[in-house]
Amino acid sequence: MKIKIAILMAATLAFAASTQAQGNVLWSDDFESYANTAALSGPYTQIYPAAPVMLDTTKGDQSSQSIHFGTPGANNERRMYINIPGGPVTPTDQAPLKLEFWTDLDTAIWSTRQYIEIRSYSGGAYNSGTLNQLIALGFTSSGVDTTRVNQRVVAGFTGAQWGDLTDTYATRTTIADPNNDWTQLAMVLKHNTVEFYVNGNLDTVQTMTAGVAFDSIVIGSGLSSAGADVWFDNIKLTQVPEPSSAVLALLGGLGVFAWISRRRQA
Ligand SMILES: [Ca+2]
Ligand SMILES: [Ca+2]
Repeated sequence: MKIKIAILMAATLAFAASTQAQGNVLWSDDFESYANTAALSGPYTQIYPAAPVMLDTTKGDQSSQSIHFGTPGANNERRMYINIPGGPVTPTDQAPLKLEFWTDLDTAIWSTRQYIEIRSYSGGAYNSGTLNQLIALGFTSSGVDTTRVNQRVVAGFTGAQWGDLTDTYATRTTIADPNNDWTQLAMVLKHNTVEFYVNGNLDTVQTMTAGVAFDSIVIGSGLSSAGADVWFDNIKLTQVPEPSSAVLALLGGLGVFAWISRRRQA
């Protein structure tokens, strides 16, 4: 009996820990399920259907497939979006919103312009009403250090809209290194700050306007991006549950087991 209860308690602890670590997944895509580029138009809307974001069936992050862009020589090519399933989400300090993805480059060059954005519109969906906020992470070519990974905050930023991550955890050169397969980038949105991570390491923190509800994810810049092909894989949007709710769930679980224990001993 005591062994069973101990096992149940251990399982509860493990579940609570994993729930807190993984969070509530709002959208994730490993791009393994698509037969071809046309199939991406199921969940995603290609903004420029004549020049869509492309499925790559020859490489992936610890997998077989990913998405890539070629090297667009003109604007208005290779960009797609998805509205967050379930509707807009407002991140807080207790329940941050995390957008993570893996990226690779075939070469490190200044003219690369591809990134992933999370957006907020007054109408609660992509391109609906006024753009309230836009956070981007990836690579751009002007007003930044073009040897680095770059980030953008459109409203409530400190300094400039576009900025650079440090060279501590990744540069375009390390990402393009063929011996380094893929690099993980992530943004964690809170009440009025956004944290940028590289391979799980906190690299840069930026301020943003407080209390904004985010509604859509945009993949690719839609701008000319000559020189380097860019790949993205394993895109995941998670709302990390607040620690207090995980603790409450844990305490609740322990309470139930204590009740079962007392009941069985009676
Ligand atoms: Ca994949
Ligand atoms: Ca690489």
